[in-house]
Amino acid sequence: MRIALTCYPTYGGSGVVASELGRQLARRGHEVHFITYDVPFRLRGFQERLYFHEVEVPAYPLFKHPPYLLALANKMVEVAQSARLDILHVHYAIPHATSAYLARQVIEASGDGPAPAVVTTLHGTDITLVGSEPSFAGITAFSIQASDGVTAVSEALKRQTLETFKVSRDIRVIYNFVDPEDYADLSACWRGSLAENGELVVAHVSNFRPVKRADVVVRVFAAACRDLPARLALIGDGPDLHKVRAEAERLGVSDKLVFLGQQEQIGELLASADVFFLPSLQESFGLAALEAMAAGVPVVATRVGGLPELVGDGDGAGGFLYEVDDFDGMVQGLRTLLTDRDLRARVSARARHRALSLFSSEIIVPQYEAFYRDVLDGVRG
Ligand code: GMT
Repeated sequence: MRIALTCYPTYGGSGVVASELGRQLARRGHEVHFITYDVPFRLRGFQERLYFHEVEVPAYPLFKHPPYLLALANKMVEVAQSARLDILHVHYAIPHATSAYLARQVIEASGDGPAPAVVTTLHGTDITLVGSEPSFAGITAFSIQASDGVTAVSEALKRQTLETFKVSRDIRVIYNFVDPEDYADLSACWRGSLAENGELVVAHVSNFRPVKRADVVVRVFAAACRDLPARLALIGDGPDLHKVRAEAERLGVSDKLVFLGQQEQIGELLASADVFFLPSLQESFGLAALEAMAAGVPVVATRVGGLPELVGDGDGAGGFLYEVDDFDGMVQGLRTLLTDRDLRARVSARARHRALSLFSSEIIVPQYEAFYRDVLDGVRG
C-alpha cells in the first residue's frame, strides 16, 4: 500500500508511535510518506521506501496566525496525487484530521483519480484535553465522524471519545507498541551515570505538562525514599520542570534528582532504573510505561485511562496501580518495590513478558495493515 502519515514531529507519544509505525510499515514493503512540518524526532537516518515531505507555512505580514491547517491540507493533496496514495493516516485529531478531510474533498472535486481513505488515530490529549475545549469540540467531533476509519490507542480512550463527542461510529482499538529488537540487548547499562554505586534508581519520563503531575512525582519519591540510597532520574522537558526543582528544594531532596532532558533512545536508560513512576491525572495509554515494561522495569502508576489495560492487574501485572489521590498507596508501592529485591525481580519479569507478548510491533502493526484494508474495502467497495 501507499500510505501517508501525519503527526506532531515533536517529542511526544503520538509522534513516537507514528514514526515507529512508519518505519515498520516501510520495512514490511509499504511505501510510506511522512507529511509534517519537521522530520519526526525518532525518524532520523535513511530507510528504504520511507519519504519525508515538509509542510511549509507561508509567512505573510497579514497572517498573525499562519494557516497551518491549510498548508498541511495543500501538501496532502500534492503528495496524494503525485504518489497515488491509498491511505492518509493522521495521528492526533486536531488539526490533522480536519486537514485530511479537506484534502480528500479537494481531490474528489478535482476528479483526478480516487482520493485516499482518511484514517485518524486518537491519542488522548487530542480528545481529553484539547478536543473537548468548547472552541474545538464541534470541529473535532465533525472530523472524527468524517474520517473513513478511526482508531483509538485504548478501550478507555474509545469510551471517552464516544461519550465526550457523542459520535456514533465504529472506533477500532489498536494499542501502542514497541519493537522487540530495540529491547533485545539492554546490556549497555547507564546506571553508573545515573547513580552512585549501590543506589536505587526511580525513573520518570514525560513532557512535564500539568497532566503529568511532576510535583507529585517528587513528593512521592521523597516520602518513599526518605531513608533509602536512591535517585530520581527525570527524562524529558516541559513547562512544569520548574515545579520539580522547587518541590525538591522544599523537601530537601535536590541532590537526589538527575535531569536528563529529552532523549531519543530510552530503552537502555530505562533498563538502568529499578522502578518507573507515572502518577498522571490522565493517560490514554502511557507509552513511556510500556517502554519501561519492555525494558523489564516495574511500573508504579495511577489507575487512569488506558493504564489498567497496559499494566494489568493482579497476577501477571507489570506493576502496581493506585487511585489518583492515593498518595500513601503510591509511596508504599514504590517503597515495597525498591526494598524487596525478589518482588522487584518477579514484577520485572512479568512486565517484560506482558509488554513483549501483548504490545510488540509484530502483533500490532499487522492490525493497522488489516484496518487499512478494511477501510479501503469500505470506501472503494
Ligand atoms: O502525554 C502527552 O501529553 C503527549 C501525548 C501525545 O499526543 O503525544 O500523549 C498521548 O498519546 C500517547 C501515544 O498514544 C499516549 O501514550 C499518552 O498516554 C497520551 N497522553 C495522555 O493521554 C495524557
